[in-house]
Amino acid sequence: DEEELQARFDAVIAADQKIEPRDWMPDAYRATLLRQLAQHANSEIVGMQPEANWISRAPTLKRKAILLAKVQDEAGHGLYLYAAAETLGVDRSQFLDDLDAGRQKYLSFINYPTLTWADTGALAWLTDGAAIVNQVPLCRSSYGPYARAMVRVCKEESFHHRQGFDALWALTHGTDAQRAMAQDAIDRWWYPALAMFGPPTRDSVHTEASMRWRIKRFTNDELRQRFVDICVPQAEALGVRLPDPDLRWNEERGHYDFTEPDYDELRRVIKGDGPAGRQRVAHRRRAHQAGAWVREASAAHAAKRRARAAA
Ligand code: FAQ
Repeated sequence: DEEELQARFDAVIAADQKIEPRDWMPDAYRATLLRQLAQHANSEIVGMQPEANWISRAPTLKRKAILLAKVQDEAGHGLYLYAAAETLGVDRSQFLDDLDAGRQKYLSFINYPTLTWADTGALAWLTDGAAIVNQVPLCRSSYGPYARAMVRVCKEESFHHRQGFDALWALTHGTDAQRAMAQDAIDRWWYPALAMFGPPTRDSVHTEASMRWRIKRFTNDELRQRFVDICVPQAEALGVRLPDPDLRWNEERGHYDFTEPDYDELRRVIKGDGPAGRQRVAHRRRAHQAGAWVREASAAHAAKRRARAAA
């Protein structure tokens, strides 16, 4: 009965083992996973847009090849994550419909524009860096398909992060104008990256349950602090300034003190506001419609193969 199933589920979680698709799980656990997995997958595919914006204008063939590979990786991440989410019994087309209808979210940073070439570097250094800090603990998430998808995703994110650092390094070791362009991009991307970790823990509606279920391993604030601590020495190595006059080492805490992002702005951007919000959703819908013939052709091809195999 239900009580026994619940006890078995609790025991798997307590033993730090994995819940698998065929296992019984509480409805709320399943709903939270679907919500987070869909948001995560959506972020990967809508997140292709800010950088794809620069593929045709990359300064060298090498930078173009790197950027192309990164954007393609993000499409791949979206696919692994939709596949992981489908193990919970929802069809991928439903996720895409929900995304296009605005019923499901994607991460806030994607609603900011990439104004210069340096933005591709700053975006990758900061937001992929934040994504790694957030996702490494998700490799130990209690839901098996999510945890396993994260292992490969994290390896690829690590390449994305390093190439962003490398692109910025080239600029900060270039001309004065290039250095200024890198600094300007970092000034604009620092707070969107800090906001990726979500609302402060005290306002986070899902943290308590997600940590109890071991979907999340750390609170939003713990991960945000870890990210700040990692970024400071990297910024020093790059020779750039992080745009926070109150950023300083706190000996007592053993962490950097920093100014929190503007959480009212985060709330607005989550709802679809943000300089590029409408453009991202409109582009996503257009791209989906433009790809209808590919989906139809592959369905027709699959039907033909099935018919041939049956004959
Ligand atoms: N933006 O109670 P909490 C990448 C929502 S992309 C938008 O704290 P939770 C590729 C949250 O969903 C990064 N919404 O929620 C790339 C919830 O809404 P709901 C991939 C946000 O779930 C890189 C509500 O606010 N990683 O790597 C945000 O416990 C570079 C309440 O919040 C992920 O997607 C936000 N920043 O914790 C591409 C991370 N924050 O559903 C291009 C996976 C919160 O109640 C360039 N997700 N919300 O309506 C997570 O880890 C968690 O869901 C959190 C939020 C940490 C985002």
